[in-house]
Amino acid sequence: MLVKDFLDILYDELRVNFFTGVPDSQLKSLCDELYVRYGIGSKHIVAANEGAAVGIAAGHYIASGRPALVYLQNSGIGNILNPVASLLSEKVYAIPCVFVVGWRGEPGVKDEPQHVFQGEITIDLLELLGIKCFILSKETQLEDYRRFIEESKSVIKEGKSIALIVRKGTLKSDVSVDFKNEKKLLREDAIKTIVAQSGERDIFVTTTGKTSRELFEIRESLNQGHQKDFLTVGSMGHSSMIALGIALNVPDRRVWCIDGDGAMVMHLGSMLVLAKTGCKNLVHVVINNGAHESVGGMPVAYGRTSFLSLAKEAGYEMCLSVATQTELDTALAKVKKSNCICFIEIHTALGSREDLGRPTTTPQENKKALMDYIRESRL
Ligand SMILES: Cc1ncc(C[n+]2csc(CCOP(=O)(O)OP(=O)(O)O)c2C)c(N)n1
Repeated sequence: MLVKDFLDILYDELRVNFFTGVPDSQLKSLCDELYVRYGIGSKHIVAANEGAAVGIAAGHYIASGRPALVYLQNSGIGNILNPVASLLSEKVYAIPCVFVVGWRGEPGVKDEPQHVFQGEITIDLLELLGIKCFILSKETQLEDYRRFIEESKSVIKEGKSIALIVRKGTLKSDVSVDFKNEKKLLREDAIKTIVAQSGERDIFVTTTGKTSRELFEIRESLNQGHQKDFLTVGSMGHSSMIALGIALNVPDRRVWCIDGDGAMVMHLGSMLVLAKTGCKNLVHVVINNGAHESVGGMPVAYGRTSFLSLAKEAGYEMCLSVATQTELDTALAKVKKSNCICFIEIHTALGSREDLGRPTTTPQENKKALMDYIRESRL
């Protein structure tokens, strides 16, 4: 189905003309088309997280009387639970919204481990929230989709929400955006450098998306095993808190959290908490490419935020910002000599290797290897 037809029908039937959400690779054609049509601004906002998108959609409805479209990967359903149940619900404010959900981990379709359970419970969760669902696939006829949307008019009028559950490869568009920035350093090279400079006993916690995939492959290429790494394959935005939980238990070793700007912005409050702990053995690294690169490259917070002054204000004791290999080397040398909570922002380009693979071991194998490693090295 063409994104154009998909959007035209939503506009014709439900007057949907405002869009917000968090990007998803399965919805890339929709995200790209929204970006080309509206940029980021009064008609389209890339939200900090999916729950925040629901907040924007609620405000939009209150001021315009029109439901907004909220796009998300099904991983983000957890983030919408609270505002759907306690804000949108017809038992509270009865504010309707049109959700467009990328269906990762659909039963019967091979996908990564972090998507399997979420994929199984996607429809049940949405229905439990009182949201009427319609599955869109390559086989869906435009007329069937139009009929569902027409029938949804009364649902929307009652203040209830609907969800369009999008199967892989369903939405197509003639436009495709190749997001770029002006930086040179590649994320994978930055991670490689940190691994090379890190101490023998250091532990790594990496964020969701390509950062974890790249660390996995770097370890493979160095024949180092994966026992020092925790890959936050799901649960986007929580790697710094996982790192904190680990670091507090292993005060005699350094823990590196390699975060993404999108992930950090998703739960930015954690940064404030982390800094205030003053956890001396923790280094919070943020790969700042201004984008949600792993899922297509849509901007994070308009794509031009620097986190350095925020980190200083938050209270990290050593705060550094780098954009080149030489600056990174110097920053790492300083951090290694320090005995305080550190923050390093690394400005990087967008892009990754074409042949970047995925972890070949399971999350539970990785967890066990790390737990065994920590336990054994304590004996
Ligand atoms: C709660 C949630 N929402 C959305 C996603 C889909 N997702 C996976 S990686 C990613 C982008 C991460 O961006 P960033 O942290 O900036 O890292 P980058 O990919 O740019 O390296 C998104 C949106 C997800 N996994 N979980």
